[in-house]
Amino acid sequence: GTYWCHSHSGFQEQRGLYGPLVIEPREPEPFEYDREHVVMLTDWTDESPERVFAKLKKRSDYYNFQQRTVGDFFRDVRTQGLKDALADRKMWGEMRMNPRDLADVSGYTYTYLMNGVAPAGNWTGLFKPGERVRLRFINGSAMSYFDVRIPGLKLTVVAADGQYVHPVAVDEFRIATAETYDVIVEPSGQDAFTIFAQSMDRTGFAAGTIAVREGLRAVVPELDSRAMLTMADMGHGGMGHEMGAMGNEAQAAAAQKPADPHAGHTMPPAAAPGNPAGGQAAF
Ligand SMILES: [Cu+2]
Repeated sequence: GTYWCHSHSGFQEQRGLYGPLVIEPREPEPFEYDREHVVMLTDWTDESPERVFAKLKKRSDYYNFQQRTVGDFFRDVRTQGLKDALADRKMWGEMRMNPRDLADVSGYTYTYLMNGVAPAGNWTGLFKPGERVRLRFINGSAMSYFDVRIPGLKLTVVAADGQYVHPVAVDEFRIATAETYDVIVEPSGQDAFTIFAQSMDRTGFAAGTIAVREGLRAVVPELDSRAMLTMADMGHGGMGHEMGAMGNEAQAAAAQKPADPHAGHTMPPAAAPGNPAGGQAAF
């Protein structure tokens, strides 16, 4: 299956010490393909990672330039009324959270890479028309989630985190940090298709091309509009405006992070919760 490895020493991973790890199966796989490419998505900064970390320790939203403004407040007053607009600010304020907190580090400092190549470098994987192509997507970023699509192609997901899944055809998938997805595509009808992986906070993208020869490029889409977090995203679905009056217990729950797939990392792979086969190797 498709795995990857990276350093756990200091900030070596953010500095690029990682790599794909493909383990050939002993038994035949439950799907067929004619060729394969690894598509590793990462985030690169020219700043020293120590400096990035130091900034975040002092101000966690340092790299977020998408915060709500006074203009958003007046728009909300117009559409929701003054009382609801104020209650919404109070609710987020009391949680000390931010509905535009989609990523700690953004495209302000990051360049998003595909197989180590910036979008302008146009990493290219080749195919012949009619072939079934297996793309091994790996999110090897330090902290970026990507929404991935190939305009014009259906993506048939056949494995997740190295484990086979019942094939499912999608137009787009979201890949979290450290996850892997194996996808089969059948490109035909045009010479080049863009692999477009936009960061979840829509501050940038990684992009490359699958094409019949080197040097081709298909249209690269615009970034989609950014999402706004809701109470449901914070684990408070259905609570609506009661949030303003929530007690300490609810606030403690709000502060709890959702299960982190990376969290089982320092344990032996077999002991990692919810991941009996071990999602990755660390060295
Ligand atoms: Cu790790």
